[in-house]
Amino acid sequence: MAILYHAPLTCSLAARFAAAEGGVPLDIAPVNLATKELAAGGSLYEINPLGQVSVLALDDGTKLTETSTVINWVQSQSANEDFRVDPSDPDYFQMLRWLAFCATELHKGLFRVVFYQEATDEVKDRVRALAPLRFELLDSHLKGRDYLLGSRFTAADAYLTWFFVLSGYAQVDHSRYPNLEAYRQRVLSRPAIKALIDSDTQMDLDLKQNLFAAA
Ligand SMILES: N[C@@H](CCC(=O)N[C@@H](CS)C(=O)NCC(=O)O)C(=O)O
Repeated sequence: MAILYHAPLTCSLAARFAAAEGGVPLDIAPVNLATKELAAGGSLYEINPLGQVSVLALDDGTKLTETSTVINWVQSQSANEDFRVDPSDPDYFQMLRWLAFCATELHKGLFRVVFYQEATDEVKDRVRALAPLRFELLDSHLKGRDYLLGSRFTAADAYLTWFFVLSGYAQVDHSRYPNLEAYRQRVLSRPAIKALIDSDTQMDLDLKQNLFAAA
């Protein structure tokens, strides 16, 4: 079984959302991202020279990094045809588009600044000011759609759902975008998502990662 190196509440949680929604079994190797320690012993740097999650170790020993790719691999293994989007499906490129949007415009574009100490408060606020345009785009896309690709929850939604796990800590306000807000409530109330957020919240406290107070 593939092993996901996972630090609670971080982007590897998006891969876990995809695995849970798609019914794809993964072994979880817990990581403390604050100390880079693996629960099984050793350092995350031995697994990924950048010291980052997500990392997926496949059965043949190869490793995948880049959360959007890890999520795509996970969804490709799903037997649930409502969840899985094959490359032959016209929606496949829409799924890739939204995975890339989450990775670049939201994850790296916003969180990479507001949760890291390299940026001053002024820089963080200037980056937060970029959020409304992204939220408007999502809000207008979600008009008349339950999920990013329409009526079905897919891997793209797994990544966007994770954004809402941390958006409060990041101090970005999306409450005045009605379609986005309805979407946020819809995805966060899915039982598998809720259960994973609850267990990660506890694991985060247990590990004392304290990563998101920095925003
Ligand atoms: N390019 C990577 C970036 C992943 C990333 O930024 N992961 C964060 C957690 S959400 C991390 O490991 N941060 C620790 C660090 O950058 O030192 C990807 O797309 O997966």
